[in-house]
Amino acid sequence: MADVLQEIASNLYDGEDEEVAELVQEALDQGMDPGEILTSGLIAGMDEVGRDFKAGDLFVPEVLIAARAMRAGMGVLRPLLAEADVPSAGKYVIGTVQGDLHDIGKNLVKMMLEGAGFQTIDLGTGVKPDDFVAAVREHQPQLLGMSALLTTTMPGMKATIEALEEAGLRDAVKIMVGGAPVTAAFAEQIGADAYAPDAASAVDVARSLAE
Ligand code: B1M
Repeated sequence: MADVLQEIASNLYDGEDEEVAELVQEALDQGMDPGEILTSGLIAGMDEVGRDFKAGDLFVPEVLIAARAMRAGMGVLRPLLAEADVPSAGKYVIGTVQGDLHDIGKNLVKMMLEGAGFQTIDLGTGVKPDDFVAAVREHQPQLLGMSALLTTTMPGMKATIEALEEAGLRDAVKIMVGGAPVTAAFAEQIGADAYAPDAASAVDVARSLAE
């Protein structure tokens, strides 16, 4: 890997947002391909963050700071990526289910997905089943992710899957669920395609579902 790409990855890991933006610009000035900078610089750094977060060596604040550095780098790269037509890893609609306002974990999942090259459409919190359905109809994503932090709002996931079935859209999208009270058994019981226990695993699961 070119030195500047390694530097982007390690500065991103350390959450150095200004340095990441500068290094991305430096890589562009050296004539590097925007897709290469994204994959071997920014995403490589975020993958490392994901691995260490999963292993318990990094914690939520560090991941959020790394995600901020990722966004700084993406700010420089995004217009060029759009021009270069670099393919996204997939389109991902995400939201916290109806009645639930917790969004820290959902935002972390979203940031990690963006770090892995997914294009995300964030519906926010308290998302009603019909709003998930409308977003699937409008954006035609490969993936739909639902987050719930309350045992009382978990049924909103099942209601959303049923609403997608009723709308004839269930097979158009792969569904991932997560959040502290959610389990793999629950995911299976409600007919979701996958469960991810944390933000780093969500990236691995999304990548395998999008294949
Ligand atoms: Co709330 N709250 N809260 N709360 N809150 C919990 C969840 C609770 C466990 C606290 C407790 O009692 N010990 C409890 C739920 C009990 C239960 O249902 N079993 C609870 C309660 C009861 C409530 C209220 C009802 C309190 C009240 O008003 N009486 C109320 C409900 C409001 C509502 O939603 N309608 C409420 C409100 C709030 C605040 C607004 C104050 C605030 C939320 C702020 C916000 O999100 N913007 C809040 C907070 C911060 C928490 C705790 C303390 C922390 C949650 C959090 O952000 N964790 C929480 C107790 C706790 O967990 N210690 C608690 C950090 C975050 C990174 O983890 O969200 O689990 P998490 O996300 C992880 C994974 O779960 C996974 O990846 C993330 C990163 O690794 N993940 C996914 C998450 N979504 C995923 C989606 C995926 C895949 C993985 O695919 C799509």
